[in-house]
Amino acid sequence: MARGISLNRRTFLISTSGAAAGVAATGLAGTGAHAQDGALPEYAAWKDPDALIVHTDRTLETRREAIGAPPITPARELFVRNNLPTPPLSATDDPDVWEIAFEGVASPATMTLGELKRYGVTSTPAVLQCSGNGRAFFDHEASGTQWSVGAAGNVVWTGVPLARVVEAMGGAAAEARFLTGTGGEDLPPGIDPLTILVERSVPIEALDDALLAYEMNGEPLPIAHGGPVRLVVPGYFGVNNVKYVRRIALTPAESEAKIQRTSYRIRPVGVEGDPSQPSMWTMTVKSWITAPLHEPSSGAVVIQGVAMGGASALSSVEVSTDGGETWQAAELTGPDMGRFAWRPFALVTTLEPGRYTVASRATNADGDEQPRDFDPNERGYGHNGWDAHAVELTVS
Ligand SMILES: Nc1nc2c(c(=O)[nH]1)N[C@H]1C(S)=C(S)[C@@H](COP(=O)(O)O)O[C@H]1N2
Ligand SMILES: [Mo]
Repeated sequence: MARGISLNRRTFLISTSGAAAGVAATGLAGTGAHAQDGALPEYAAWKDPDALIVHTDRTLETRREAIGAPPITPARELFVRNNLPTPPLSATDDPDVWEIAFEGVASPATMTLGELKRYGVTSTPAVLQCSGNGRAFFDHEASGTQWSVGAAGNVVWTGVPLARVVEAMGGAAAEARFLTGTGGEDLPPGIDPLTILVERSVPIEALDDALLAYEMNGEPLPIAHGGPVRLVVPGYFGVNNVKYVRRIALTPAESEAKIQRTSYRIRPVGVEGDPSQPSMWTMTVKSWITAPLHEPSSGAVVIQGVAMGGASALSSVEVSTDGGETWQAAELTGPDMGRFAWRPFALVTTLEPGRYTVASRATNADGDEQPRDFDPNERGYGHNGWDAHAVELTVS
């Protein structure tokens, strides 16, 4: 990667803190409806406008400076990514009447959320991260929302363990290989439903950790995040966590919906999506700096960030202040909330006046280390390269 380009890119990203400037400067114009003056859309009016960048009325990003201080991301600060308009806000008025159809089990059935709650309850802290988080750090101008680091959050999901429901329905059908979830949006007429339907399939092994979540961070799940109930697949990229889920199927094949067949596929720049390419399923090891982002004074400086292991537990984080020439072990400061959660980290160091390139590099329990660079791919998915995520600091 051309280092000069990535340096300019990060300096630029940190300085454009205004939402309007961010939208204009990243070339997003024309890719979707734009919220007026960066105002929050109605379904998210309760969110904290100061913590969010409003890219469009369907894509809200948490500001880098808002991430990391609390180990759990408050709902008011969590990013939003909608492919379609949400169901009516009234859908969460009485969550227990929401129905989900179960197929691909020995005894298929449709049940309300109220009935499903009888199968038990579990809480799983897990990172929710969009596949396109970090897209802005690629140099090939991948189309789509120019997320930097804030299309991610650490959330405590509470809901029904899906494996128990499947067990109660007699288990998975013999030929089942995938867990498929279908979103509950009303689809506009006149368009082939498969081109817009949010329906995702993940390998059936994911059933072990999956839940039908109806609370986040101890509060009822709002429409903005998939209420009344959403499929949560811990360790898997955001798109697999189907909101307002209305159908769960254990299927022999992956969904025929475009969002599964050809979208969310990793392929070289310029190549079309194809079902043979890797799907955005399990997440990878990743970390980034969240503070300081602006000129600190010389002396003792507390460098902070967040780190996640991806599909396996986080094991360690290192920090560099010289662009990766030398590294020091950081402390994991927040509580260990399990292998699917992220953890804040910190390094206290002394900085003299001067210019610094501050980077972080995480390693997970499988021994996967965050790479320096991440190969460009057509849609700009999955960036976890530490170099592009570094921040430039001038210490005065
Ligand atoms: N039904 C439905 N589920 C969905 C989506 C959607 O548009 N509709 N977007 C997906 C994508 S791409 C992401 S990144 C996450 C975003 O979750 P959030 O909006 O709660 O942050 O939801 C996923 N689940
Ligand atoms: Mo996403």
